[in-house]
Amino acid sequence: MSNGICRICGGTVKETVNLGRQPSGNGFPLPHEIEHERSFPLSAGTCDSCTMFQLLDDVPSEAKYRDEYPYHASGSAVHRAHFEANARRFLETELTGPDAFIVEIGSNDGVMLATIAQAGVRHLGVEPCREVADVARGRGIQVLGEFFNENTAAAIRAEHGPANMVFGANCIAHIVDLRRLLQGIDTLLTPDGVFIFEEPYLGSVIAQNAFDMIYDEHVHIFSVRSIKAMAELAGFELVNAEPVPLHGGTMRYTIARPSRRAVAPAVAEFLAQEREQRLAEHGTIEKFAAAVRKIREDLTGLLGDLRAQGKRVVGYGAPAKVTTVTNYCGIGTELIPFVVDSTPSKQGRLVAGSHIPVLEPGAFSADHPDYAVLFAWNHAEEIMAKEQAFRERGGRWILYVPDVHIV
Ligand code: JHZ
Ligand code: ZN
Repeated sequence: MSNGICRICGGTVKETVNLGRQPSGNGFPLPHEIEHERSFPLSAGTCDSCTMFQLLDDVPSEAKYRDEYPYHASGSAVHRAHFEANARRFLETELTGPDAFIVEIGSNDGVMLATIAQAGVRHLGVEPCREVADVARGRGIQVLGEFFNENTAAAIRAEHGPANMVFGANCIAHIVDLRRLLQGIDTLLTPDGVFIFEEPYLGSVIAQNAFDMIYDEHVHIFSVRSIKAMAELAGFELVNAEPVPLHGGTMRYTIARPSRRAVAPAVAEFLAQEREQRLAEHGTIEKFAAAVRKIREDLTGLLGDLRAQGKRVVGYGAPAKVTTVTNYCGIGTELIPFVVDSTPSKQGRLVAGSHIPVLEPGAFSADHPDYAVLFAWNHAEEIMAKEQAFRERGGRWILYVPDVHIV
């Protein structure tokens, strides 16, 4: 166990969870690419000072957010409905002025901005991954193919003027240098503007033992307390925190310039809840790490038993999470011959490190296995509804959070 230096405040980060060496979560190499696969130590801990939970090491952004980045945010009906509702709310609250302007960091395939573009409101997505950016452009969305930082923020302001709001979903926690990010936000926002972002919530990760939310992209996992500290260090104020039921537990934060917006009571409520949960304490993460070791033992034990009984087991979903679980648990094709995923850009590829092939969902429905490990557990409802026939024919789902169980 080693310590690191906090990326937010320079404090000491104590390593409290170590998941071994791992490849990039969204690597999904083609079969001929595996010889070039790289791995890095995946361990994390909490800053003694600002309490930000973060990785000790990081992989350069350019290696992760490449042209063919495989995650398409529109891949779930639940997600599409959520981001459309977000956009409608922004149109009614922050974007009501005659020349309103919104910037979205990491706009992916345009799942949120599509609704803004349809409403004819000025917008700009900032998305370095070309394939998903092109999907968004095909939907009539304006996209700048760059990483967001203080330089791009200045260029955007020079060309388009200040933004009434900046939004980000499932990408702000990916940014290694959040201080530079907030400088960019400061450059870009109008005096009354807001920065709204929603990211996986540390409280939910810990409560559910969701260790598979830890991978190279998630350089940070936010809590209300760490975001409040980060905002204040950068001269902003945290004015709201709203839970969102995606990715097994997400929190939406609203940050504004000091004293420009009323602070919602939810901020103090979540801070109290986090204190109660002892979320900032190293001991809490150490307990989580122990639960995670037990999950590894139980899951490999169960899969080994099922193999000994001659049962067929496959995986369902190839989220980035599958990389963490299979590599941490040492699960390869001998236990799970393939996983299925509805995202065309992942099909025909392999899970990084464990090299389990990703096939299209037809491979599952055409010949139902006895058991399926639900790697996309956060989409359980949507997937189980779609795959009812599997259950009706006697198939069973294996889940591994918060513990290993069969349903
Ligand atoms: P899903 C994402 O992580 C992306 P991931 C990102 N890395 C991030 O930061 C976090 O969110 C927070 C498939 N699927 O949403 C589609 C089906 O096959 O859990 C996806 O590949 N059939 C930026 O990758 C995967 O499952 C279905 O019916 O962990 C789910 O990935 C549905 C609904 C999904 O995100
Ligand atoms: Zn810190």
